[in-house]
Amino acid sequence: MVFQLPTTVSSHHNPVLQPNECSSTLFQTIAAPASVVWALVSDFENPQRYKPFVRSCRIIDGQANQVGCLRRVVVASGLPASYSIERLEILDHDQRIFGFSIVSGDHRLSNYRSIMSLHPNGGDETVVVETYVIDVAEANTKEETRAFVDTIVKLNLRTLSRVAEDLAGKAQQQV
Ligand code: A8S
Repeated sequence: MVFQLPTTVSSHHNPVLQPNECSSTLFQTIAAPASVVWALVSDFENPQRYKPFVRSCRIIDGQANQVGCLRRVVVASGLPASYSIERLEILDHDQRIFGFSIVSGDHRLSNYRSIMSLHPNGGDETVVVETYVIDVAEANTKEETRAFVDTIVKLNLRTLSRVAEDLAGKAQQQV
């Protein structure tokens, strides 16, 4: 796929890395309008709408869906963690850019931050670009750290695609 990122958002997806950090950028094409995808992505209070590992979530500080608020995410059993505290960093409704960071929890992800941008791609299609940066876990290589996080993020993006396409399909039927 040839996909040119607008210059206004490309810096978000080209982070400058410290020696102990690693990063990855993932793409997902979704057969749904950007407005539908954005409604899911921008709902910081309800990540369970499209993140399959999230069991529940509540806002624990600040006003819901305002930059700076904190959420407490409870994840499904069987994972190497049970909860995560996360901060809303960027919510740009005009450019459809969303960013959050992980500030604590009983997991091993340290200094994780992610930025997603949405791009209408002609017709009713949307391209989602997600870039994360994370400290390389102690006793792990960059490749191992990236392999673990990529697996989670790819699954989130695939589920986002399925849920958004479902919603867009239902909206069509009502017209
Ligand atoms: C996201 C991204 C990630 C979430 C990770 C990487 C996590 O929710 C899971 C397992 C962990 O070990 C860490 O966009 C943590 O949510 C599924 C609990 C943070």
